Parts: sequence; C-alpha cells; structure tokens
Amino acid sequence: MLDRRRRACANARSSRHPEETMSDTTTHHRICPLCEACCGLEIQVRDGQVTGIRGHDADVLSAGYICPKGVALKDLHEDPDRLRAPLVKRNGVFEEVSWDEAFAEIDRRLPPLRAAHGRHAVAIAVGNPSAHKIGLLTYFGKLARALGTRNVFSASTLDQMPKQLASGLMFGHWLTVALPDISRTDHLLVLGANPLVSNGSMWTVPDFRGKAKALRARGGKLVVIDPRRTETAAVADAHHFIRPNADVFLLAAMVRTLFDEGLVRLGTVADWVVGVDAVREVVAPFTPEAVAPGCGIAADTIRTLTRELAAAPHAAVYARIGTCTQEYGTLCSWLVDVLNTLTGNLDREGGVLFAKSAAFASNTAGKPGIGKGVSTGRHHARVSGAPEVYGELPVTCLAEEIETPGEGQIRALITVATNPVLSAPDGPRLARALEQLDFMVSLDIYLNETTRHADVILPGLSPLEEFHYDVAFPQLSWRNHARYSPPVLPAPPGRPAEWQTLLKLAAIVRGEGAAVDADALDEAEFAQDAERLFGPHADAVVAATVAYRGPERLLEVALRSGPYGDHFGRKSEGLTLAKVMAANPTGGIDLGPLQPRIPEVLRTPSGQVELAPPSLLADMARAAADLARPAPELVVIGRRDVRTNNSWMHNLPVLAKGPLRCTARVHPADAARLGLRDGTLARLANGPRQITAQVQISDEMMPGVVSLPHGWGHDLPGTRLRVAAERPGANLNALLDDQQRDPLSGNAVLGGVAVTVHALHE
Ligand SMILES: Nc1nc2c(c(=O)[nH]1)N[C@H]1C(S)=C(S)[C@@H](COP(=O)(O)OP(=O)(O)OC[C@H]3O[C@@H](n4cnc5c(=O)[nH]c(N)nc54)[C@H](O)[C@@H]3O)O[C@H]1N2
Ligand SMILES: Nc1nc2c(c(=O)[nH]1)N[C@H]1C(S)=C(S)[C@@H](COP(=O)(O)OP(=O)(O)OC[C@H]3O[C@@H](n4cnc5c(=O)[nH]c(N)nc54)[C@H](O)[C@@H]3O)O[C@H]1N2
Ligand code: SF4
Ligand SMILES: [Mo]
Repeated sequence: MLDRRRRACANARSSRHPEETMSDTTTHHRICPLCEACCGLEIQVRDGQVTGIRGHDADVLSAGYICPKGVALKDLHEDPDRLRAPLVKRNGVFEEVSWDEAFAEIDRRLPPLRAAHGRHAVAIAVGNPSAHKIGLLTYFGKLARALGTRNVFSASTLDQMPKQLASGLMFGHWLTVALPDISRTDHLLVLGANPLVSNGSMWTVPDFRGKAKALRARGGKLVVIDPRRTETAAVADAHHFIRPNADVFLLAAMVRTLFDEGLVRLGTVADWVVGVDAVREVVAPFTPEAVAPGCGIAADTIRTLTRELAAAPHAAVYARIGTCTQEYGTLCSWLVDVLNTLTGNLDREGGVLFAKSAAFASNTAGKPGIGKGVSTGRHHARVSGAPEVYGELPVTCLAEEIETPGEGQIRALITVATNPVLSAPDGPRLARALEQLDFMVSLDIYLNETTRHADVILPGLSPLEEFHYDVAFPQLSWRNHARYSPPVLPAPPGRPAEWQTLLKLAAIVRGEGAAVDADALDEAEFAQDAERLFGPHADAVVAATVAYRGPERLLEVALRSGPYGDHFGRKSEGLTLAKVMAANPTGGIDLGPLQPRIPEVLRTPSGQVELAPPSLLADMARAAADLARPAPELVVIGRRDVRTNNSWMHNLPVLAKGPLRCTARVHPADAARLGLRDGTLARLANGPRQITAQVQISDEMMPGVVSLPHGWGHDLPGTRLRVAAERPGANLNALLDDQQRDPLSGNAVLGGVAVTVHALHE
C-alpha cells in the first residue's frame, strides 16, 4: 500500500511539471471549461503570462479542435473586472474585504435568519459554470445538505431538465442519456440544436463540423429540423423549417408512421423493451395530415423523414435546447428516444449508445440492470405547487417564492455561478424580488446583473489557477476517456478554492462559526464518507489516498473504484489518478468508442427500457388537445453565437469585438409586413413586457419567427462589466413570462412565445 502511495505522489508531482519548450516558455495542457465540448487546449506561458492558446492535437477527445472562446481564457484570466477579493455591501456600496471579514459577515447574518425563519427560508441557486468545475460539483451538495432547504434551484430548469426526466423515466437514471454514435452512424436527424455553433449539449462532441463532414463523406446523411436555417443546417443534406413548439406533433406523427407502415424494429434490445403497444395507442391522433399545418411541414415530408430514418442501416435522432425549452419539453425528449428505439437504433453501434465514464458515473453505480428508477413530486413549490424534480424546484418559481409572504417564504439566497436576472424569464421581476431579500450571498467571479443584489460576493479562482477533471461530461461524451489537467498558473496566496469556500459556508450554516479550517473539516468529512462507502476498508482507502486533498482526493477514489479502476490494487492494470495525471501531456487516456450497455446500464425497477412511462402517456392528452390550436402570427425563439456563452462572456475583448450579435432576425416577408428596416430599432412586446432590439433581416428565418440571442442586457446599474456595458444588447428574457413551464419537468418555456414587433424608425 505504502509503495503505491509513494508512486502516486511521485507521478502527481511529475505531471505538475509542464513541458519546458523554449528558454522560459512552458507548455501546459488544459481542458477548456467553457462549454460541453470540453476541448483539450495547449497553453503557452512565459513569465507568468499566457502567451498563446491553441487546440491540443494529441487530445484523445478533441484532437486539436478549439473555438474562439477557448482562446478567450487568456482574456478571462486577465480581465480587470474579474473579482479577485470578496466584496461586502455596506450602506449600498460594495467594499473589498479580506476573506475572514467576508465569512464573519455571513456568520453574523445567515445563521440568525435561519434560526428565526426556518431552513426553507434560505434558498440556493446554482448555474451553468458549476457543471464545468469539479470543486463546485463535488462540494455543492455539502452546502445544500447543510442548508436542508427544499428551495434548491438551478439553470437545469432553463435547459435540459426535460431530457434528464425523460431519460430517467425510460432508463432509470437522469444521466443515462442515449448519445448519437456519430462516428459510425449513417443518418443523423437533429432537431432544435445547432451544434456547429453551440458545440453540442448533453452530447460532448468537439468538432461537430468535422464529424458531420466525415459522416457525409462516407455516404451518410445529416437532416436538420429548425425554424432557422442554422449554421448546422447549412452543412446538412436537408433542412426543414418547423413552427416553434410543434416538434411534439412532428415526432408523434413520425412514431405513428413507423407503426402504420410496418417499420417498427426493436433490434438488439427487443427483449428489454416494454410499452410498445401503449406508445402505438397514444400516438393515434397524430397522423401526418393532422400535424402538418401546425408543424408547417407537409405530410409527405413527414413520411419521407420517417422512412429515411427507418431505412438507414444505422441512424440516430438528437434533439436539444429548441425542443427542451418549450411547452412539451419532456414529451419531445422522450419521443426522440422512442424513435431511436422503434427503429432498432437504441444501444447499438451507429445508433445511440450510453457512455461509460471512468469516474463519478452514476449509471455504473448500484446493481447492474435494475434499480429504484426515478420519481418526482416528493415536495412541491409553495406558491405554484410545481413538483420537485431531482431535488430541485423550477427556477422560474424563485421570484414568487421570495415575493409571496407566509410560512416558508424565501428570505435569503445563496447563488453559485448563476446569473438568473439575465438567464431566466422575467429577469426584471426577479431583480425586484432579489432586492426584497434580507440577505444574499453570491459565489461568482463578476459583479453582474444578479450579484449586484448580493450582500457578500465570494469569487472563485481563474480556471487557469485550478486543476480540472470533468465530472459530468464524460458521461455524455461521444467517446470514453479520462483526462486530468493540472493548474496552468499558481493560485494567488491566501485565495481559497471554491470547494473550500463551500465547506466554510456549510460549517457556518451548521453553526460551527466562521473560523473553522476548511482543510481540517475536509479531512474529517472524507474519513466519514470513506467509512460509509467502504466500511471495513475505509482506513485503507484513507491511507491510500492521503497524497491528495479536496476534490482531487474524491477523484482518486472515484477513478480507482470506477469501472476502469485499479480497485485499490486488486486490478493492478486499472486506472488511478496518478496514471491519468501522467497522461496529461499526451492528451489523456482513450477508453475507446461507446459500447452497447443494455441491460447492464438500466436502473428501472422493471429492469426494462420503459418505452411508455405513465406520466408521459398522460401528458400526451395535452398535446393532442393542442393539435388544433391556431399558431400565433409571430413568435420569438433563441439563438447562440460562437463568440458568446450565455450571459457572462461579453466582457472579454477578444469575443466582444466584431459585428453586433444581439440582433432580432426576421424574415423579409415579416419585415415588409411590419415595416421593419435592416439595422434600425424595433420594439418587441409580449403583453406588458417590452424590449428594444436592432433588426436584422434574414431569409434564414422561417416566416412568422423572430430570433434573438439570450444573455444580453448589460445596461443595468451597479454592475462592473465595463466591456459588456459598451454594447449591452437587449435582454430576451425580459420579454418572457416566468409562469410558462413544461408541467412535468418544470422547465421554462423560452421559445415559441407570441410577440408583437413595432418599427421604431420614422
Ligand atoms: N431565453 C433564453 N434563456 C436561456 C437560454 C436560452 O436558450 N434562451 N439558455 C438557458 C441555458 S441552456 C442555460 S445553461 C442558462 C444559464 O444560466 P446561468 O447559469 O444562470 O447563466 P450564465 O450566463 O451561464 O451565468 C453564469 C454565472 O456564473 C459566473 N461564473 C463564471 N465562471 C465562474 C466560476 O468559475 N465560478 C463561479 N462561482 N462563478 C462563475 C458568471 O459570472 C455568471 O454570473 O441560461 C438559460 N437561459
Ligand atoms: N457559442 C455558444 N455555445 C454554447 C452556449 C452559448 O451561449 N454560446 N451555451 C451552451 C449551453 S448552456 C447550452 S445548453 C448549449 C445548447 O446547445 P444547442 O441546443 O445546440 O443550442 P442552440 O444553438 O441555441 O440551438 C437551438 C436551436 O433550436 C432552434 N429552435 C428554437 N425553437 C425551436 C423549436 O421549437 N423547434 C425546433 N426544432 N428548433 C427550435 C433554434 O433556432 C436553434 O437553432 O449550448 C452551449 N454552447
Ligand atoms: S468548443 Fe470552444 S468553448 Fe467549447 S470547450 Fe472547445 S474551445 Fe472551449
Ligand atoms: Mo445550458
């Protein structure tokens, strides 16, 4: 045991020594933490300054791919507006304070508030970047548990909750997500996603363009369904406009066509699927003719789309944000996998497969082939009654839970890497609600539209000052792998890592005071966790991992006890953190293409793929009732640009330069009808909610649809985002209603919302 530990230490040290290249320039390899593509980067450093960032050609996952945001890590690191010390608001003004003072302020104010009003009075909200931070992901739960509040909110209910719910109901775990096997498929049908720009989501697929090109070069076909002729549509074989919010009808009609035309084949999973007849019954109302007007797609085209999918030797259907952030998000996410299953493409090479990640893989935990499945609604939001899903309430309930008096009213909030004032519907209402709070703490790196409302802001480190290992995304990757990145630059002395901040906050909440030492606390908690997880072997695990601390230690345990692990010496060829660290300069460890995993991957109580979960069948009645609903004249949808990342990267000069990106794109026919001129301003309105945006006329839009990116609106007072404020853009979410949700997942409706547009020029 001791020998192994020494080796681990030695390797750990050597992998921290970057390659020496020219005289005093060093080369480092770092996974990009900015989006789900998780590209491997090669970063040059000289005299403590980043001098170059490019893709790492040897990276086992991304093979040299990079986008402009990866390059912007330098700007992020150097951004003078990025917070480097805690801020405390005194008499309405933020003052820089020491870490001790910041924690003391929280200790003075938070525990008494909790004691007076109960644990649910303190809410917590967590955002997108936390998914890219091992420290936040592995230690957030400790703070949430200490709080014991049911008021847990996250950006998941602005995003992928429908996909997670549908996957959980069908396969038994919310991270058991079926991923297109892009390198071996012959036919890829994409709905409501633009991976050429977004670089993929709930599907880690760096260089989608290259992979799509390879697919077409080997004779395969890429088909895109989107109300905008997107960058992805531009490289596809076929693109069809669809009326926003109509995907549920299209997908149901495709499923019905499979049954009608005798095209249903379950293939290799035939023995593991239940519910086929129930699906056949529930799609009965959705004939291609019945859905065609609502979709804006001809019935014959719907049949052709279906036949091509069924006829392809290997095919995959993939759908993302455009199909999740709408009224039928969960139904759409489910029907996508119904199509994958009924065409014989579930769990087969070239179809859709499940990843098997090396560490923290929830879909390798527990007994193979059977499990508890998932349930929702264990508690409900106090005001709206919305059900809990995976321990969370919809973030669109946050404002009303703060505003509405009574038992259980939210009086304090902790935000962790989230900017809901811009990212969630009806941001202005939420901003007003945040002002009513008795106390607010933000873990964030900027003083922005949300954190300006905080009483205390606690900044994390620059990504270049932290080690990295992706917890979530190897579970969603196109290929299995394990990659570790050491810090590129040393953290400034005295600055805690975010996991330490979370531990301190948890201790304060538990009443242990502000003076506790985070490292000592971590050591004690690690020993307790080891006891719980490893029983009689706990002491050996503690001893074997003593070279590491914090999230690195959890990673060591997860890797060694994971599906490729060395099981603490029982499988000597297996993975350890030291081995993964040692592979950093050579691009990580490739664990091969995805493999079929049914039935082993299933965790449903039946041990089967649940093709017809009762809650989803029941919700289809809502869709059927809406079939004849007339389409609004004009609806708004979202858009992403390669130089943006939600709300928070508009302050980086390298990304901010160039043409204005926050424009309202409208079809020429709509522009003519509404008297809109290119480059002039227009007012968009949804009931009382209004914003002003610059018009861009473009025939890439479907007539009747206007597209505007989200995450803009940097003109609010009290922020410190000097570059972003120069061209603030309009906040799409100031136009949207926070009461519109997918009832099953609680996900916000962010697209397909009826708006009016008025020209503001003379
Ligand atoms: N209308 C509309 N709205 C949308 C969407 C849409 O398509 N249309 N998309 C939705 C989606 S998919 C998502 S994921 C959400 C995102 O919603 P959020 O997660 O709320 O928003 P972000 O803009 O990602 O804000 C991230 C916050 O984290 C901070 N941050 C960045 N790095 C760090 C770090 O290392 N540590 C800490 N502590 N903080 C950090 C940033 O300063 C910022 O405050 O937005 C959603 N909103
Ligand atoms: N450059 C960049 N990359 C990003 C982000 C970013 O902000 N900028 N954000 C990251 C995040 S948090 C996420 S979750 C992912 C999202 O990744 P994607 O899901 O690929 O996101 P989008 O690029 O917004 O693509 C959504 C598409 O849905 C279309 N759409 C809108 N409504 C409908 C509809 O009703 N039906 C159909 N079929 N299509 C519709 C839109 O026109 C758009 O093309 O991107 C990530 N990557
Ligand atoms: S696509 Fe761009 S932002 Fe996303 S991980 Fe790769 S380099 Fe980073
Ligand atoms: Mo997202």
